[in-house]
Amino acid sequence: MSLKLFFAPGACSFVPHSMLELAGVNFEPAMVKLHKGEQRTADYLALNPRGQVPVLVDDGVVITQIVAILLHLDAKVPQAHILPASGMERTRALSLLAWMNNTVHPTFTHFFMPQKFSDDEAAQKAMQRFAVARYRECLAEIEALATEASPWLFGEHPGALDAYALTLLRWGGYAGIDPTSLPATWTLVQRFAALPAVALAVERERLELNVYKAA
Ligand SMILES: N[C@@H](CCC(=O)N[C@@H](CS)C(=O)NCC(=O)O)C(=O)O
Repeated sequence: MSLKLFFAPGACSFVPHSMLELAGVNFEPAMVKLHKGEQRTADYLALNPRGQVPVLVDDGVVITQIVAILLHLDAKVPQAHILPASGMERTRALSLLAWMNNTVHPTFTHFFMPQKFSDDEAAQKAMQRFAVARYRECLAEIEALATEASPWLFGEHPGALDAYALTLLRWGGYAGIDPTSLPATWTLVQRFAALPAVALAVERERLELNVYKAA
């Protein structure tokens, strides 16, 4: 099997990136520098015409979208516990994954890249203010779940939901949300980042977990 992951430091691609490391499978990491516009080069657009990371290439087959990539990896390496194996735990985990991916993540995008949603500067500013308020609510929901973590969001195995929680909490720092103000999530993501396999992905991306700067 040949696996190649296109990822960008600090982006949502950290979720599959850390899962590949946690699964202990051989893969080729390929860094895409979003700030340099590398996602819009002809070569990259030929791979993913949407110009986004992550992209997983498995034996020449291109897979986009975090949810699809995670389900694919979970089926391939079930012993990695990327998602709970079965039953209601799996259903609840998929429900949380869908919400993180289709609601929390795009809420942050409205703050971080408002130009994707409006070309009117005043509208962009209003949208950013609104998005940060909604994002705080989303992180508060994750905090309530993290309070119940035992020891991970879905039981005894660290997995994709812990990785997504890390990414989303970290992004909050850019939006002026102090991660330490969400202590259960902050403790969870620090423990997750310290796992030796996950630390490899953190190091490769040179991730600082707390990017919050007080105003
Ligand atoms: N729904 C997509 C979202 C992917 C996404 O938003 N990727 C962002 C990074 S977090 C990206 O590549 N942005 C670059 C751009 O839009 O120019 C997924 O689940 O994979």
